[in-house]
Amino acid sequence: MRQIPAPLALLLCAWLATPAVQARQHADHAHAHTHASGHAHGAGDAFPDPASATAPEGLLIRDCWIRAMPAGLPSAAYFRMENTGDKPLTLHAARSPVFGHAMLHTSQGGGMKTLPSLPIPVGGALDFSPRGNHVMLEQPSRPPQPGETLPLSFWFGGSLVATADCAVKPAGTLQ
Ligand SMILES: [Cu+2]
Repeated sequence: MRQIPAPLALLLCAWLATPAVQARQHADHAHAHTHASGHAHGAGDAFPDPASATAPEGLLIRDCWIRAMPAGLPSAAYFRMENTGDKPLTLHAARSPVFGHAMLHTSQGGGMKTLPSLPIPVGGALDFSPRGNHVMLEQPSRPPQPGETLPLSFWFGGSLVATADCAVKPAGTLQ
């Protein structure tokens, strides 16, 4: 398995995230850890097959996009998620068919930290945007091309999975 060398990963972290804007961190995320720690990222085996999963009722995913990075480099996905249903939801993990590794990250102090899970209360929303929360996408099987659309699936525990179509945008997109 190909790994991004730590100095390069840190460089990308610094580029994707500026220290000036710090993401709000929920108290539940106190055990978030640094990018470099060698733990099992994401939900692994628990993530159900999106094809046989159930979509969480009332969950909306808006404006999902993925940054197109050159061959082999990690990328990131951004979006807004709204819980318009009548049950609280918790986002546990993301998965992409194009990237071998997808992690929920937040930018913090010029680096990045992994978020184990994110609650979305009834009527609440999550914003994943440059310099804040993002889905880190590593181990691309091919470079994403600006203009194409790629699916990104989100796991909410049990068999609850929502899949969004994400527009691939040029590397310099700031939004
Ligand atoms: Cu990241």
